[in-house]
Amino acid sequence: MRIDVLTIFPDYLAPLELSLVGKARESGLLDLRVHDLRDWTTDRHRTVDDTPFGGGAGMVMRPDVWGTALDEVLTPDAHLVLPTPSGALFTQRTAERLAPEEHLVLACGRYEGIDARVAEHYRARGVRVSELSLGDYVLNGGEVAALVVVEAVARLLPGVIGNPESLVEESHGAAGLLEYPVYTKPASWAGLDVPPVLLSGHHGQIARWRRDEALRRTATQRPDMVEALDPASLDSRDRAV
Ligand code: 6GU
Repeated sequence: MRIDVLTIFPDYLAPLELSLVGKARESGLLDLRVHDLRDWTTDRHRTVDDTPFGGGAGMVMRPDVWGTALDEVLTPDAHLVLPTPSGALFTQRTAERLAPEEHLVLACGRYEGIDARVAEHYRARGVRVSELSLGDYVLNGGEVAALVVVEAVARLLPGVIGNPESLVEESHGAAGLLEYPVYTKPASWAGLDVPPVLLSGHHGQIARWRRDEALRRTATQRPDMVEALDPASLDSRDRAV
């Protein structure tokens, strides 16, 4: 997969050289290119923003600068991602929808956002455009969202995660539940023992215990996810939550 990130703070994306994403880049599974939006400005001050029409606080990013940049970076099959607190919620389902794409272009806005005609223009030209939000809070720009989207998508690419089984049972997987609690050695620590069933070797009982704990956790932390469960996905022994 190719991913281009356009930002006025390319250094913000430096963590993408580390860990799994960094390795995916080195191995060629991920072709990630970070660009400085100001490289597409033409004035002496490298201006990317201006005051909002209609008045109000803050500055808006100019569509002409973004247009020049995106015309150069977008390929015919690219999917344009615009991180914005006004977007649709970015979830594991979104990551799964983006992971099979050939080419993502992430356009990071700052200030009060990017002139709305940018999304409109590329949609009108047949580009797929996704405006995505991380959640119900305000960040200073799209860069943190770009980090989130790249990491969530890259780990779904074949070959990026050594053991693809890790993708099966984790939180926000197909079961619609949070992950069960996990333990490792030592079996006793700070007066706390690992739940004995996990040391029992009874794989059926372990699976049952893990599902009960996943249900319990989900009910406590995320009642909204329990509401959204397909009743057909609950087996007859699932305890009432
Ligand atoms: Cl994608 N951008 C900004 N600026 N704030 C956010 C966000 C994105 N998602 C949640 N808050």
